Amino acid sequence: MRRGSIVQLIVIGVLAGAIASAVALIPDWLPSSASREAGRIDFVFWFVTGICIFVFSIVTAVIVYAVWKFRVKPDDDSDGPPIHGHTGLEIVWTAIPALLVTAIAIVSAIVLAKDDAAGANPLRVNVYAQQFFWSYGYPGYRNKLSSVLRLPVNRSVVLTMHARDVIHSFWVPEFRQKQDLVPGIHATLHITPDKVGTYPVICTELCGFGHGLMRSRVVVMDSTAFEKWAEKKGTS
Ligand SMILES: [Cu+2]
Repeated sequence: MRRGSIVQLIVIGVLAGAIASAVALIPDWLPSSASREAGRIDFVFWFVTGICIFVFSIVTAVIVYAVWKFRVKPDDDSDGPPIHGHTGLEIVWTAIPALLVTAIAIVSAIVLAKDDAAGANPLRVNVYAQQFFWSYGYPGYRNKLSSVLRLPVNRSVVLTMHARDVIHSFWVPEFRQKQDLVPGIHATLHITPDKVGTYPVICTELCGFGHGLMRSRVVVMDSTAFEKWAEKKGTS
């Protein structure tokens, strides 16, 4: 291969990579992040996106170069040259994707394990879903009930899911994780909110006529304000 061709391939690849990077980075694709788990999940997202842009650049460079250089005249009906396999190339294009997929698997496994580790003394909250509303119980605070999920900032929280009728799904975009609530199964979800604020709780499992309205709020507050609220008697 001539040196000029390699330079042309690299230029096309860099251009394609730059365009893809601009599409990935300039619009604000993700909701803001409000938990430690969200930060790690976003890291996996950007890690995979980076690999995708890298692969996209190479594929685009080769396709654009081939279309540009090897195009035949419209009236040329002759057969192309016979092509034989290339063992070296095949090994390379098998090994590189295998390495990339392994890297993604390792990074994801580490993030999953870290996101699931709730530590020794998490705050436990029961999440109750029923057509078509959410409620939250605090077993550590005389089973206080609330229609708003109030959480202290920077403390591990374990949510235990309770579906009272059909399947629902708990989702706070700013926390990134989703967890289905299946009647009879009490799955848990570990969250460590790290930003004070109010975020939406959304049901993401089509659960009936009022599904689209099945929303609630999570209020992340500083720990003294949370303790004060949690110690107060009565429901809220
Ligand atoms: Cu629902």
